[in-house]
Amino acid sequence: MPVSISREGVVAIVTVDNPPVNALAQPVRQALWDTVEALDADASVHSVVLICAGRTFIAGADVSEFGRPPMPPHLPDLVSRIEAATKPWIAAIHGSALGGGFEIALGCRFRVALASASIGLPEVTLGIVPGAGGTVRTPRLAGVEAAIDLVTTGKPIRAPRAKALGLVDAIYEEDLLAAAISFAENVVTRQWPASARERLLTPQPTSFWEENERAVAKRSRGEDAPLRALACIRQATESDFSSALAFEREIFLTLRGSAQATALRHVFFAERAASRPAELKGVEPRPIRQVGVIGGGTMGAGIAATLRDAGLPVVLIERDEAALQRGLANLRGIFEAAAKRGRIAADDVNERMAGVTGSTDETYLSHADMVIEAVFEDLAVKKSVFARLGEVCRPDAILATNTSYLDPQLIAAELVGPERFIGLHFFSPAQIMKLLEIVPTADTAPQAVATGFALARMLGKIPVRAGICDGFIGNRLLKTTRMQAERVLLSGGSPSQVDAAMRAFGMSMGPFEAQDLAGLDIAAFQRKAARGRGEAPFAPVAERLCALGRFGQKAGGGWYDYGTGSRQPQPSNVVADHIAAAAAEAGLAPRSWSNADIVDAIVLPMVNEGAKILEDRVALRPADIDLVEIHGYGFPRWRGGLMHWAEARGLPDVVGMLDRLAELKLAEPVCELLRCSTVTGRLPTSYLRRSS
Ligand code: 3H9
Repeated sequence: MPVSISREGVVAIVTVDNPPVNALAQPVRQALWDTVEALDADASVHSVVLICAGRTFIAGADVSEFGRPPMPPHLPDLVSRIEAATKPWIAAIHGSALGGGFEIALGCRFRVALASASIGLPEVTLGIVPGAGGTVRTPRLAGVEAAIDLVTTGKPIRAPRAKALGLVDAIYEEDLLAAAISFAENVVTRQWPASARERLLTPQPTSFWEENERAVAKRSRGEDAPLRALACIRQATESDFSSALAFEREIFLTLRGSAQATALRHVFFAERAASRPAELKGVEPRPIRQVGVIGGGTMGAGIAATLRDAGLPVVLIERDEAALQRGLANLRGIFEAAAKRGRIAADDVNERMAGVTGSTDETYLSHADMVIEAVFEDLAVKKSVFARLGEVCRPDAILATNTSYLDPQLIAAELVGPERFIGLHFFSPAQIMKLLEIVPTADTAPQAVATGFALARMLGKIPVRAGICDGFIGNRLLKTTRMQAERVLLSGGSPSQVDAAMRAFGMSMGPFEAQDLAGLDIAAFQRKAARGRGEAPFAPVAERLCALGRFGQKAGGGWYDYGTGSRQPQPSNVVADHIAAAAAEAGLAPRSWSNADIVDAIVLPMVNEGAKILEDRVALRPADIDLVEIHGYGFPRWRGGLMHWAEARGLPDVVGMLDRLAELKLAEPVCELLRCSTVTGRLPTSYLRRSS
């Protein structure tokens, strides 16, 4: 039974037990409804404690039900039924009370919580608004501004903050059940603050709402739900309780089936499926208690920082004392910047650094459970690093490379014990970016793969398994993005037009401003290596800019000009001249570009490349490509990622447009797998190729 009742004198204890997170599936709602009815009818019960079994309070509505028609009892009715109970209900919160779970708690007459608990209304992150009174009861208890913050950002808050806002009545450090029973026993002697339903809200001036609308629209960049949530809170201040509930419900039901909500649910489940891959079920990861990092440059220091953020002791190895001191300074700089931004406390900087042992002597790695190499992208250098690691590390230590372009199979070619070797490709800045590509070779043991996934979970990263090819999943797609962006330039577009169009599509940055930020030199180096392999990378304008030393912001100019010390991009006449010269060489006809045309010319070929990645068995499933784009490159989450976006748009339309672009010599021919997928409208799940 998902809901059970026990007794402690006059207090009834209602326990919800619906693993893993006590989501409010229909049987839980029905059982709770029946419980309220039964307890109302039982004269011997004076008060009720609502508590949950397992690791958390109710984490919300059951998201997997959202694709189906709503089934009674509906959640808003259940919340109102609890609110109308003839005895006081006390929600006892541990873990997280989220979405519908928090709305149930708001229907209770009191809320008590463990200090470690958090509460929140994360519905906007699923493309919806709270649908069971969250936007109506929260402002009445916590005030309009706090409600706007909670509901439009979807970010949860800790219990102490919730208490300060009036959303929680009491906080306990431990033994929640005993404390809640005691609260319930003494409830008649307590002062009862007015309930949410009894309180009134003062309407705010129009200017208040206009200002908030502007702020929310700016933050949500194309996402519908946050603005609709704001409209619900406004309605709650301007109409009576029941009308506000009806307004909220209508918006909830409209958004529930929207394309954005469908996309965000897809990402929600894809993220969870990615971190616990079915193919590794039953494979026990190795324990990770201490990690070594080789190289203290931007990547190495970022990796060391993310390991420290997760509480892992780190040994940082550099080739000489000067490089080591630079590496340690890089690492301290990362923590200081985090403290400046309020991400960590000022005192934490020294605590983080105290957990780092710096050395130039690799024998310091003899106790490490895992070593991650982040040295210069040169095969010979990396091979020599792993030869040395083979000598000094424990035979069972996992040895990982952070290479982004080299073939891990070749790096490990001479390693003794290649079954413990794996690619762990972090994205820059590693302490911030959530994506982690996990790249096994043909020899990597399943346990090493499982350990890579376990490490990702410890670090709060989104792991995606990738097969071996040039650039794995992410950088291979990035190559297509950049190639297509240049094709647009060669046929009449400008960098600022392209960047603006891609931002309007929802990308966090346009391709040219992103290159200026990261530096054009890394890609130039990779193109050189590709030419060495007999390939012909396409970047005619970028090559010209690199020849001029225009490597981006750090060089004072790249795709844009920058004033001294400024990060504000200005269109550049020099770049325009070089685009014109490269266009004349390419012989592409100039066209006039709308935002939609630019997006089609860049994103549709990325879809085609994504399909080739599936065809080549480099990605396991289309959803993994979605996660790579969202967490590695700022693809709009509310579009569901690259491949979901293509499926939602319709694969026949995607292929038709790609054929037209190919005719105009603006894209590569459509791959077989994508063309075949138009029949079902769905891209297939593939199998990984494990070596090149
Ligand atoms: C809502 O409530 C709408 C209402 O306003 C109105 C309705 C009318 N449903 O994250 P984890 C599964 S909208 C179904 O790895 P953690 C998840 O898929 C909802 N399933 O655990 C996974 O399954 P599996 C608002 C759910 O300990 C397993 O639970 N609520 C749900 O790292 C473990 O999940 C939210 O958005 C769900 N609601 O974190 C809360 N939630 O093992 C979403 C989880 O098969 N949930 N699952 O892969 C969370 O934020 C985290 O799960 C939580 C635990 C913090 C609770």
